[in-house]
Amino acid sequence: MSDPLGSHIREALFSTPPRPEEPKAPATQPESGETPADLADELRIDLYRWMRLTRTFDNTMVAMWKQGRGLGGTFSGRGHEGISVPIGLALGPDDVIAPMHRDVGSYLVRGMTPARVFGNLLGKVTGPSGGRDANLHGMGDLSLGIIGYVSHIPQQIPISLGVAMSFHYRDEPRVALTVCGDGGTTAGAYHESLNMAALYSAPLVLVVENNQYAYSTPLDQQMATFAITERAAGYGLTARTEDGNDVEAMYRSVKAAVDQARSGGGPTVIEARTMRMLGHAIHDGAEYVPPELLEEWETRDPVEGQRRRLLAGGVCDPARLEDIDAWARTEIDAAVAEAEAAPFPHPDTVSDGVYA
Ligand SMILES: Cc1ncc(C[n+]2csc(CCOP(=O)(O)OP(=O)(O)O)c2C)c(N)n1
Ligand SMILES: [Mg+2]
Repeated sequence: MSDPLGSHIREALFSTPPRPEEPKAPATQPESGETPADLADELRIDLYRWMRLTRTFDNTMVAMWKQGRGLGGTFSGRGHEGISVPIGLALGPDDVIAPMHRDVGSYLVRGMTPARVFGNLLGKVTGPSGGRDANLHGMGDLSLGIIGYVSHIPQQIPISLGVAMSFHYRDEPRVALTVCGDGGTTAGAYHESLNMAALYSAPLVLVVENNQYAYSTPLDQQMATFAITERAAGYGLTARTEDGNDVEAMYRSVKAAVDQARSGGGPTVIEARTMRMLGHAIHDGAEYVPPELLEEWETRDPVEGQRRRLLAGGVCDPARLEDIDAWARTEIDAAVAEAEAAPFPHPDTVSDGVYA
């Protein structure tokens, strides 16, 4: 069978340049030198509890899509719970967060109920977008301090920077936190925002969710070196690399960054290394991801890792964790039932909320 692309074109398009060596350790350490107090046992259990709820949500969302139960844009955040949960928990009640499409954990931690998130996915009137956007986008709720995911990558960084600058100008001790992917770090607005945030000491925390792929494009086809942290530090702000699958390390790091920003110490970029465990969205089988890579990261699952850590450290007994797992199942089942029973928006309201 002939090759329609021609081997020379195929080679030019799909050949992989040699992979640069990964930086061995975080290149830049926090300048504040602050080491937050060690985490209280109840907080460590809470980190597990929210991650389990988020994982149960994710498993159910994926299963429902496969059953053809009318779900919209389905982006799995499996393996990202070690990031999405602590970035929500490390903020104060008056802070603002702008999460991404794999950060359902952040929405839940900030008080958006799983029933409302399912409502959004099902296009129901009970979703935060009122049935306008059957997706994990469009889930803003400013009463909870949540800016809905802005689809145009990475425009939620300049938007969050604007929020941070408004806190700065009003002299309010509040922080804006946002997230972008590895793919987002190669866009111009990322670099312009970092420069401005550093220049004005904006109370901003930016977490780069480096899950090694942007759609089907691996890191080594996105950037000539993987020096995300060093590039950010080059703008004159605090930057460090963390294991995004270690929820306690992430919590400590984000909390230190939030405290630093709140006290006028300026912005931080945290590169959280993780792996996208499924395709970009559910329709994508991710056949282009080497299976060995996924197998390796499966052994580093953040939810199971925290469970093992709590048990090994005697922080709680297995019965407590089983109770948490059962609670998560019950919560998510009830949320699905509530969302499925909710109405679609009335057709007469189709132009509500349309301004231009
Ligand atoms: C400006 C812009 N170009 C293209 C897209 C389409 N798009 C949506 S997600 C995505 C990949 C994002 O990759 P990354 O930033 O690494 O985030 P991830 O999906 O891996 O979490 C692209 C290209 C978009 N939303 N916005
Ligand atoms: Mg990515």
